Amino acid sequence: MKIIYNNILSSISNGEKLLAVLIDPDKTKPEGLSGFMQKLNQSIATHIFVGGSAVDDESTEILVVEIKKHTTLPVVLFPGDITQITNKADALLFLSLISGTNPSYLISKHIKAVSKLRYSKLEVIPTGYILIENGRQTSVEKVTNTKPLPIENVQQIIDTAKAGELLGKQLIYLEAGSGALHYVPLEIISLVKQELNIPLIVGGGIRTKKQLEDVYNSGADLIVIGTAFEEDDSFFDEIKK
Ligand code: 1GP
Repeated sequence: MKIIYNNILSSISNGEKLLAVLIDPDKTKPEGLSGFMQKLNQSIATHIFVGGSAVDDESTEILVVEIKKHTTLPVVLFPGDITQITNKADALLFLSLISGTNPSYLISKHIKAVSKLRYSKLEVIPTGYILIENGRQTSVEKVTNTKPLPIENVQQIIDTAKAGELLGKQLIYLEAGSGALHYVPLEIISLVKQELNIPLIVGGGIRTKKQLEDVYNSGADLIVIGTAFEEDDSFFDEIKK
């Protein structure tokens, strides 16, 4: 069953925009979550993504369990590695890093993940993950040993996204990287969106309400924000329901 994915599709067809708050187990202690989650629940956030580049398995599961005590929003894994896959979440972005040519992140890790997923009830959502240059090196680049696509190569970015769709991915994620200096350029978001028949996720470096609106207006269906909330959770007050 594709409950979460189908809900994303139906929200989009109703003209709604979606917001995922990214919670990184490496930076978030379960015991300090309560106030953060209260603010999150009063905001326009629609999803919670959990994941990070360098996290061990147990801390992800413990954090997911704790998050679910505080919210009814869907919790979606956005894993940096197989060790972060836990059945306590609702869904998994099964990410294939299609902007790079590192076989580990295109297929090898996915094969290793199957033993964890075969009998799991986690909803698995195939996602084409595209790293875009942002002005500085991000941890995704370091961990995956791949280069982001340069922002001058607009056609290559569009074609990469479209190739992801044609390969059967159900989501395309344009990623500038956590804490990016610059988020994905609005023109690129708009051109990619025009090519796609599947939902478009955009994340990395989005820090203000104005930027959030600009990225939505350019065509993002779902925006992911982590750092801005980590640094100052009063940002939730600006985006109350
Ligand atoms: C990172 O796209 C997400 O994978 C969110 O990025 O932390 O910069 O908001 P930020």
